[in-house]
Amino acid sequence: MHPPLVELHLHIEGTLEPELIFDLAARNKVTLPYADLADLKSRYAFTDLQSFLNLYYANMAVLLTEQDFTDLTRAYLRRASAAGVRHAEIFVDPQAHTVRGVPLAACINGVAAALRTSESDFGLSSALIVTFLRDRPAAEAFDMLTELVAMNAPIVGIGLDSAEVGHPPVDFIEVFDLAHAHGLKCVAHAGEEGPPEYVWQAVQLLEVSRVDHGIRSLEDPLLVDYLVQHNIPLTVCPLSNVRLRVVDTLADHPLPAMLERGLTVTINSDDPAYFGGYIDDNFTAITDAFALSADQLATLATNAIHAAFITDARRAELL
Ligand code: ES4
Ligand code: ZN
Repeated sequence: MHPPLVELHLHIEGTLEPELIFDLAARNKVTLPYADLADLKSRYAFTDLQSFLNLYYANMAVLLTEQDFTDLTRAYLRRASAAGVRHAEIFVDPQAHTVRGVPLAACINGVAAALRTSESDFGLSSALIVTFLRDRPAAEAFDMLTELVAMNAPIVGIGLDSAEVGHPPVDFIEVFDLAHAHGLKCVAHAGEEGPPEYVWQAVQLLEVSRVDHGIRSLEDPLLVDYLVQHNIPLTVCPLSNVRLRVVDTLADHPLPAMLERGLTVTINSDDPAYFGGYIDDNFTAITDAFALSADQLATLATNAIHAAFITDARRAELL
């Protein structure tokens, strides 16, 4: 048996399952542009990141109240617990909700309420990371972070996500400087669809302590050397990469090459309701595709424990 699972790359809105979309639409009297569940499910064939983001943002229309965010988060925690997850760091995209008129507090407090009791309810510790949308103005992210700090939001860090190409990390230096100044941990999506240059910017200009995805780093040997030397973990999401056509098939995924190069790789689920599975499904898929040894699986699980934003005492419990 490998060590307990730790999830480090999970968008809470990406756990919104089709059935819950219909339940929340009924509760909130939101009219969905889908005839029925089958019609909605027929739209999950993505061609790239943007084609996924379009559906991901559209489906958020059913998330309106603090209770909706709590219910969504509890449903994820229940599923994660069943998968054997003992610690989860969860991304939330508040701008995707505030732009629709949902109050920032409803979003943050709703998710936070579920996380506060994750240990007693589901047997897993948790932390919240606010991710900013890189395809919206950096000034909007800066103002929101200022607001989050003022309301003493229970967040451990910030991240950067959404449409990558054309939205380089360099645009967000002021936002990440502010986060560092407030003692927040910093991560960023980079090298998913974007070039290695964006990973360089994330680590050197935003000074992130983990890179989300980062699989295109392999195209730049000097970057790989840097990530190895500085022990910067990459939160890799294999099923996501297949479904968003970042790789052709799982067999083509660079995971084995990444391990071979000595990168600190972790396995995560990204948007499991959209990409065909949760963290356990990702582990099963890569184990089958690459005939990974028990040793390699243990390394992947242990890497996540070391990469987590937790106390040394909690780390010792998990190891
Ligand atoms: C995302 Cl897979 C992925 N990439 C970038 N941004 C995202 N937001 C939610 N899922
Ligand atoms: Zn992601």
